[in-house]
Amino acid sequence: APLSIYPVPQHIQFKQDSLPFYGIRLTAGLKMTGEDNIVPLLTPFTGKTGKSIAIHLIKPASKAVEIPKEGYTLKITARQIQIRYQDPRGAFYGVQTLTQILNHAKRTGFLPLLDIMDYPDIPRRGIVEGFYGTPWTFQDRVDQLRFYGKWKINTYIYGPKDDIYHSSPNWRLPYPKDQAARLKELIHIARQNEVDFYWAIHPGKDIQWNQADSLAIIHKLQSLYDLGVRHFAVFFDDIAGEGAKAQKQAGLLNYIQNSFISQHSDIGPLIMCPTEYNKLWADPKPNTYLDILGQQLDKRIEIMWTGNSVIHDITKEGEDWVNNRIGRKAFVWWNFPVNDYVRNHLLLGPVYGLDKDLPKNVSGFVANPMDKAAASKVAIFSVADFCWNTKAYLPDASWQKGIQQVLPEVAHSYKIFAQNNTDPGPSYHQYRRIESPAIQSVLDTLLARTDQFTEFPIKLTDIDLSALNAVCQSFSPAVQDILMHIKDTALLREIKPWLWHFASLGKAATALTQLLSAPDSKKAFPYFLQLQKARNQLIAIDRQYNRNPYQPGIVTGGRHIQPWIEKSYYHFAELFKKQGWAVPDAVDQASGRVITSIPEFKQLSVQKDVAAGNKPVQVLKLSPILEVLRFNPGDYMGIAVKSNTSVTNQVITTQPSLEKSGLQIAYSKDGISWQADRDADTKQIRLINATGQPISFKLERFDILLQ
Ligand code: LOG
Repeated sequence: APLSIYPVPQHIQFKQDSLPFYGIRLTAGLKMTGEDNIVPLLTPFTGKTGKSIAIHLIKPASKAVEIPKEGYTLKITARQIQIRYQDPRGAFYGVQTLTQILNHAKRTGFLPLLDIMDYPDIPRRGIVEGFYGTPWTFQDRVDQLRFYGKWKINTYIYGPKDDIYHSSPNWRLPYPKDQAARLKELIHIARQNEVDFYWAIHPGKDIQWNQADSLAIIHKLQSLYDLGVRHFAVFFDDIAGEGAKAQKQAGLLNYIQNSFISQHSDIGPLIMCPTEYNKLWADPKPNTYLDILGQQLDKRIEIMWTGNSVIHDITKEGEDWVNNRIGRKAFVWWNFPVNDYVRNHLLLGPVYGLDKDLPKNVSGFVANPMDKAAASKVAIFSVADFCWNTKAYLPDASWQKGIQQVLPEVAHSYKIFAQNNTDPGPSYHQYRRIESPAIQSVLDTLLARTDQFTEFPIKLTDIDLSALNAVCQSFSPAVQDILMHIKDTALLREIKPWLWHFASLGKAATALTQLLSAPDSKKAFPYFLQLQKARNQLIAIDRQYNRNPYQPGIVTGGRHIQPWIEKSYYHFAELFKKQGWAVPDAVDQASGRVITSIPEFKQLSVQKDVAAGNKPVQVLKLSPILEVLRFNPGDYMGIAVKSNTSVTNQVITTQPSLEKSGLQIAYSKDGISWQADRDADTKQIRLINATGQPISFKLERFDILLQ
């Protein structure tokens, strides 16, 4: 493979020549300035013969040589390798680039002569561990920090929502000893990898605007300072009520700035995440929340922003809009590839939808990943690539390269898997990703025409089923290859049930393409039975794994492949029955649809689950919603059950509780007349604001149990 360097350098000039490579020689100066984090990167390349090439690391004494912050130059001539830098991070990055070149030289036996001038476009770039759900483990984080150093990411913001010492109830308390010791270790590893470790606090759920709580925050931050943290953030996202007031937040943050941050010479700029952190939620009226922050918040404090909605591509217009209001450049919190709102999906596709002009309009860029740390790495690789050199960024090439780096031993198979696991589905965020690009259009055509397929041979003149068949046939072998050869066992642990599901999906899809090409129904029917068997496996896997109360189960190929299989399955089951074939009973799945007065939620899909017990019970559920919802008087949301089964119970919980919030549960058989009690005819259940006031609450659970 030709030499390709990532993140793509700003300027690179290859000379015509290359040298036979006999290893490198570390010079005395390098050993001195190289500290503990540079020399170890280079020692694997040292040569044993006198022909090895010397490396010099030089910090220019004068400003005559202009090297931007964190930048470096790297020159390979016939006589030596020379890296010039302005700050230690620049030296570290120069050496990271060099290791990629040396790996290439080791492989090919030749060292290319070249000139590189390189620096980052976005000053702060990286990751915010800011999702709901199980936080990353210590080992995950160690692994991540090393990965960041390698790909020139300089920012990691620690803020997992479900760390009770980051948020309520324990944000006021210091970490227990063992957890503190681990954080200390992480901070050390971050430093070794030139990553700024930001520790964030999320106090807004129950903060009191008084001196005691202001001091509680300072004490907490000081306790982390004592562990080695030198970068801090304060998050006010996903809260309502008293904690959400702009003046109060600005007052507190200015106080933290003056009495803590400014008191230490070695703390980096403070970052805050506002309550109105996206355009969809922001009050557009002048002199409201964002303007107040813009005017009152100390100009040294950075303000985070997720874009035009919670989960959105990042556009220049959106950045201009918010920057005007907050009087500074927003610090982007990009909600990708986070999947805490669709936990049955993996988001493994390319990073795209980011404006190329971003470096001019933002002060930083961090992405919020999946709770699956290893499976997030390919996306993180591309985030690093994008932030370093946005103009040169190519989503697909970067994605391929990321896979090659993270899983070289199974890269081809993983691409097949990842390509078909990219889209979050129709969630309340309405964020969609391209999925199954190679077969998407043929699948959509087949889906649209399924109802016309009433006799064999099926007329498909303009559709190339052999290409589709070949793709679908590759799924199961790809899975076998990954299961057998993957080296990253952490990654395997994270995605295993999705791999199994995907193998069955391939079998179902293959059976279906063969069914569609059969000359007559006698030849087609055995394929139908295969399809049914594979589909039953899909349902079994979905019901058995990834049990969580939010979005339980397993989805793969959810955007194009699964809908096609579902529709075709029911269609052909009917067709074969009509033709007199003995169609075995399928696994029955109850279904339902959302009923709501709120436009954003009309798209929400009702999820299917089974509750464990002596006799498994079918459950229809609305996805819990992580943010605060606001119901105006008369607003409602619920489920209409479509199957013949009857409703036996419901579990609906909110925060604050139903009694405290003032919300009511109502039941109906037809969606027209509603009553306060459930009966045998109940087919619809909804939560309604029947008061005269708006109600803000969080929807924790909305499950309907069926017989
Ligand atoms: C949360 C975040 C969560 C993400 C995706 C921000 C600023 N806050 O809606 O913790 O992981 O969306 O669900 C959020 O994005 N709230």
